[in-house]
Amino acid sequence: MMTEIPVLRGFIRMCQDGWEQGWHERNGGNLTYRMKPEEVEACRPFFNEPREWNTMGVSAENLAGEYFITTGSGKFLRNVQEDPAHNTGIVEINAAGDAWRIVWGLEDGARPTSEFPSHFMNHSVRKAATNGAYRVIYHAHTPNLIAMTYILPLTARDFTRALWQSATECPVVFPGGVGVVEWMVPGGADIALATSKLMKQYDAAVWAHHGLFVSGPDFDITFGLMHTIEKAAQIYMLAMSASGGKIRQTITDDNLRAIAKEFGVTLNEEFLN
Ligand code: 2HA
Ligand code: ZN
Repeated sequence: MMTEIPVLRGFIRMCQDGWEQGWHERNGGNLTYRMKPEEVEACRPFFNEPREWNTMGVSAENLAGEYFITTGSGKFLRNVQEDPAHNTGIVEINAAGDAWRIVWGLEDGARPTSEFPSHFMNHSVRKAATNGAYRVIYHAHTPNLIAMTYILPLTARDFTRALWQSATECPVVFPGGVGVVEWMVPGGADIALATSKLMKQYDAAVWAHHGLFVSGPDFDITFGLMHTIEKAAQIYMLAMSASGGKIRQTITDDNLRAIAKEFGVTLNEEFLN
């Protein structure tokens, strides 16, 4: 069965994990994965007759001919484990890198996630920036991080510093920091473009009053990045709430430098004092 193939199981598990964390109310959030050639071959016996091509309005030459597993537009991540073929699917990208067609799943007229243009452009940027290593793009509605976008200036520096200071492992997990996108209409080309500009540099982009967008090489690392950032945000919000915004102490810049030295990571200097 298709859903017994390890890459599909990994994809389904990540949707379920995100649901269990409380990040995917209703149809909130979405996940895409750029398949390895051997994974495509393992799945190919289960492919249906390909359907028609759909142009995207965005294009990427370096994604021509790739296959993506994607959640469905309007689908609830809560339902993925129960019924993968209706709530997720596999799409093939055409030779021009500007259209997709469904080869498995997304049954009964479903389409790839409404954020597919954003995911697609960011796959292109992350694939190029990492020499092909990055394969996962994940968007979730992480409540504590969203709350932070109501109280901090919407800059990469403010968010990165607040998150690094909120949990000791953070500078090790995202030494490059996080980017921030101002509030924008979801699903369109504008938010896709703004996010992909940031993702040339960052593995994670905060969407103001909306959620978080992250990228990584595999399901574990990408889910772990989302989880680490949201947990740091939770600690930040707890400390801020409990102290009425007057925290007594935090992790200092010298502490951050010491962590970086010990763990052999290079912190983005722009974000240190
Ligand atoms: O999939 O989260 O940003 C629904 C959304 C849009
Ligand atoms: Zn969203």
